[in-house]
Amino acid sequence: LSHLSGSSVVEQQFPLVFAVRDPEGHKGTFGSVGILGGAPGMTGAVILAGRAALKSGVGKTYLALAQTPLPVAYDSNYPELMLHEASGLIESASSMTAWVAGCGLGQAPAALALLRRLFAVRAELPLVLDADALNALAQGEISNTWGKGLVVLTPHPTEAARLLQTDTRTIQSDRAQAAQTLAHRYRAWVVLKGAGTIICSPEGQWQINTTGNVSLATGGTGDVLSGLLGSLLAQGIPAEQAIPAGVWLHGAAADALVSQGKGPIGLTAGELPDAIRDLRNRV
Ligand code: B4P
Ligand code: MG
Repeated sequence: LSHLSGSSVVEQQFPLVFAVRDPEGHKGTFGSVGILGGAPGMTGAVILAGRAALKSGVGKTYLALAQTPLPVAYDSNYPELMLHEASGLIESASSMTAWVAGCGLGQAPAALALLRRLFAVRAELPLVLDADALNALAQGEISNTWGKGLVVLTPHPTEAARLLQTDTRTIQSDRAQAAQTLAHRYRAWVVLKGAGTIICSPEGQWQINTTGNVSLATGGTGDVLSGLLGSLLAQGIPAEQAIPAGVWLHGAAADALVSQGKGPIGLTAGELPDAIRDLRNRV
């Protein structure tokens, strides 16, 4: 058990996350992330994940939206985000360096078909599964037999309960055990969210994150985390550093905002990406 704590410790523990950037770098150097989600009425989830990805330093951020036609208003609000209809973008899945799936994806048959297609064409690219992708997994709508590529599951306690066919109270009574069971069953990295997020490797080694606070108990903060994790993985940072450091950054950003008086009451998920950027540049 190692407690992730102060920023100097974090810098030493995760050197590749806080490394100085190659001055000769170009946007191709820093990877491309694809984010599948955003059914009608839930576009915000995928936009939040996309903003977190951009502001944590990925070269290019593509949003694969599960809706036709695309909601044009979002284009002008966030011009750096490249919005595509999911069905087309998924066919060029291999031009990304990592994928995130599930943010506001919904459970409609068409959304599940998109998820299955992404699984089929992702090859061995890192894949972060959140929200409705986890629900689809729990219901057996998508297969849990993935190939060699890295998979990260980011359930909150209720999503973890669905995956393990138990109740939230049981998950919370032994969070480390729940994370280990999930990691073992799905052969995946697991980020079991909530106060004291547990990070567990596919081999069952777990650690607990100590950053973050109750300001994060508001809609959309989970989407920010999945975009951030996908972005770090897309940048080529190995999971052993990207996943715990991403969880640390997400919580530390909330801590910094609270210390500036922007929470715990009324912090919004959309405020996190800028704070994450500040930390990644300052630590
Ligand atoms: P959904 O309706 O599925 O919520 P969501 O869309 O996934 O929201 P979002 O993506 O913003 O938040 P997420 O939790 O993914 O379901 C939420 C329901 O699940 C709740 O109504 C509740 O019933 C249940 N549930 C969720 N979390 C629970 C918990 N901890 N205990 C018991 N039941 C729970 O991501 C939230 C982010 O904020 C994570 O990174 C998380 O670690 C962080 N966070 C939240 N509260 C925190 C705290 N007190 N301290 C530190 N970090 C915190
Ligand atoms: Mg969530």
